[in-house]
Amino acid sequence: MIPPFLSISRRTRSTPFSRRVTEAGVKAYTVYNHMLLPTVFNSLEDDYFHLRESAQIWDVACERQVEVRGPDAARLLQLLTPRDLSNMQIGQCYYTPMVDETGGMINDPVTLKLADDRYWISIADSDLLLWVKGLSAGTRMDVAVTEPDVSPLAVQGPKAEDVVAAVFGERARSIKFFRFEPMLLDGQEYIVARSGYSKQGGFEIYLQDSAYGESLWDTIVEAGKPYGIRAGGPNLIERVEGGLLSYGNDMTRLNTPHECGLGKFCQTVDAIGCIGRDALIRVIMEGPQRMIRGLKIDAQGLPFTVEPWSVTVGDAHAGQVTSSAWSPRLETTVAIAMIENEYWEPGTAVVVNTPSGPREAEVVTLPL
Ligand code: THG
Repeated sequence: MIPPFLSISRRTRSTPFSRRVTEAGVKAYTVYNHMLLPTVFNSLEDDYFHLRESAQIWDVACERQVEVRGPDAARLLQLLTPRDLSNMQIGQCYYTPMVDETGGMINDPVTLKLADDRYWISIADSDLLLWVKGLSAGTRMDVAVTEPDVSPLAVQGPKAEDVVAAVFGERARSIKFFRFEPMLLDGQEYIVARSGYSKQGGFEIYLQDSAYGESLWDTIVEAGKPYGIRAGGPNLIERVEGGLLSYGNDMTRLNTPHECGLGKFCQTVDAIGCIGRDALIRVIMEGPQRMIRGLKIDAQGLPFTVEPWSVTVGDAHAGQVTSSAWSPRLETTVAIAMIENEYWEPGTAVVVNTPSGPREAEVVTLPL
């Protein structure tokens, strides 16, 4: 069966790097925040092994920015997240679960503090700009909420530091995890952060003028040649093994941050002003009913389906699989699943009802 194609139109916005991505031989895209996100270049498995041993350049411009600027910026940010932002420093990135009035996840962005009155929210796949604009207008905050011309480009993998140091200078090596620094290249300022959607280490470079996208790409590729750099993208196998969650796949508005294992990024009691705070305090008192876990599924070559696969123990519902991939390194199918509390202990034997039939699986902790 020939899989269906994705019809791309202008609504599916391209990026300042799209031409280079095409030239690099992209084989598959997904749509993320209404934009093109390259997912495969050689093959999922080949890209996976390359990412683990070399360096890749990723067009992640679809991680769109919501800029909040003005005297009430910090107050508006704290309205958005149960993470306590009161000690956040300029130059820090925070992974910030964002919730609605019921405590349901509406996004899990990375927030950057550029100045006391200026933040970027680097969003996952939901229309957060509209929520932030609505809240700021409804609460009459003294801020401007905009989408700036900013596009993240990631360099990921064990050789990423060498590549970024070759482009921006040795000073880049001293940037700590989830910190950023403004750096100059050919007279242009870039925000260079040690972060990214892989567990292999690396940087995210925030381009601040689309006109310079292709020259930035070319400079990185040229500097990366001695390190074997290639184009890549967020890799399904690597992110499932690493336990990196994907909004819209592994969690939706029906999940609390605690169910998503993001409780460690919430200080709900201290996050005074946070929308959904009362609901989340109730969740903390009662404890979550279900939680994100890893699974090792005894199966190979499972086809993708639109519906999540149910997880059962005997006749009982035990959860659902939300992301999965064959791991050529671990030689098992690895998965991210939402597992009910009676079954979430690591080591628990469960059954995953795959499109190829029921398969035995084991609950494990993430990352694998
Ligand atoms: N980088 C940037 N923006 C993004 C993403 C990114 N926006 C969309 C999406 N990714 C948001 N989701 C995540 C999920 C996980 C992480 C970052 C963004 C992540 N997590 C670290 C981990 O799990 O190891 C923990 C971070 C921490 O300890 O603070 O990196 O990737 N710009």
